[in-house]
Amino acid sequence: MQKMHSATGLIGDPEALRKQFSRDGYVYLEGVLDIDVITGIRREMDRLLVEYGFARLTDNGDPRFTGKTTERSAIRSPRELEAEYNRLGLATRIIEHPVHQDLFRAVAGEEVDFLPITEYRTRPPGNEPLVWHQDGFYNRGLDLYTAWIPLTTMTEEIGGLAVAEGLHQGGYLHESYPPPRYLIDAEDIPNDAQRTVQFEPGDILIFDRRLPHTGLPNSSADSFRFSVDMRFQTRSNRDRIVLGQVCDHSVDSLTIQTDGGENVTLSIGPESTVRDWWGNDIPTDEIAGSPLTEGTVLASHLDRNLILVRPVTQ
Ligand SMILES: O=C(O)CCC(=O)C(=O)O
Repeated sequence: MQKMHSATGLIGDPEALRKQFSRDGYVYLEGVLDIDVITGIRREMDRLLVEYGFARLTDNGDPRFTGKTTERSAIRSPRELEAEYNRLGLATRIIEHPVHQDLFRAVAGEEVDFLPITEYRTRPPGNEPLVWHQDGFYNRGLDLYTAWIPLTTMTEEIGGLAVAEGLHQGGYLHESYPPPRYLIDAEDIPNDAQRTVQFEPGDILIFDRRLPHTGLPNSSADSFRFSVDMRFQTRSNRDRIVLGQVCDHSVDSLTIQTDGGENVTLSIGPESTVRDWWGNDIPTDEIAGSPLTEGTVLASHLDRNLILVRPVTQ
């Protein structure tokens, strides 16, 4: 696979940075994040993996996979670990660092707001197939940027992330069936568009919501592939989203109470997507008792017509 273009040299030139983002669908920036923040996050994750029995430490303190897994381990973090990471505000440490804030602003061209769609990944060894996907396909109505951050050196053995350079310009490539993933046909991702690189802690990859990408298999004997990915959007799109708890619903409307105490009612129409964590549709007469009534939800809308509603972690 060919190497990603580095945009590190464009850091002082936001216009050039955005031009590269528009051309390739991503910017890859090397060694630009505060390394103390990144190593601090890793320290917490290592500690918790050991505490919950997923890892043991070698004599030099490297976490090794114990073989313990949960349903979510291969893709996301086990639920109990995710709750701990959120309680410690690990993603917030990255988001709020002033140097990082400048970076996000430079790429987006304006102020940004982070959405509570964060995944901490500790991918254990396993030969999962490539799953090319476009984040925007599952999150319609959100003007998403994905920030993918390695928390370990991503050797070829550990895997990493691959993108299909320039393919953000070709619309959504997902099949119309079967849910929940609506997988992209691998033949739609030409070999000569595929790019990766050996990521290091301190690097960041920011990509367009339409850019096809996939995690790469971890073929190591017992090492984890540590990363965190977060999502933000431009502040000018703030009014297009509602974040809060579902406080009322019917088959054709949904009312969300925001943290500020405002009740916002959105109409559900034939084009609206009402989905669970994994992308499965929730029939509108089954909202009661679904994950949408268990915690915080994020909805996108146009003039109060619902585009998408999904559960989020907060
Ligand atoms: O890190 C991975 O394995 C996949 C990440 C991903 O798909 C994403 O950030 O959207």
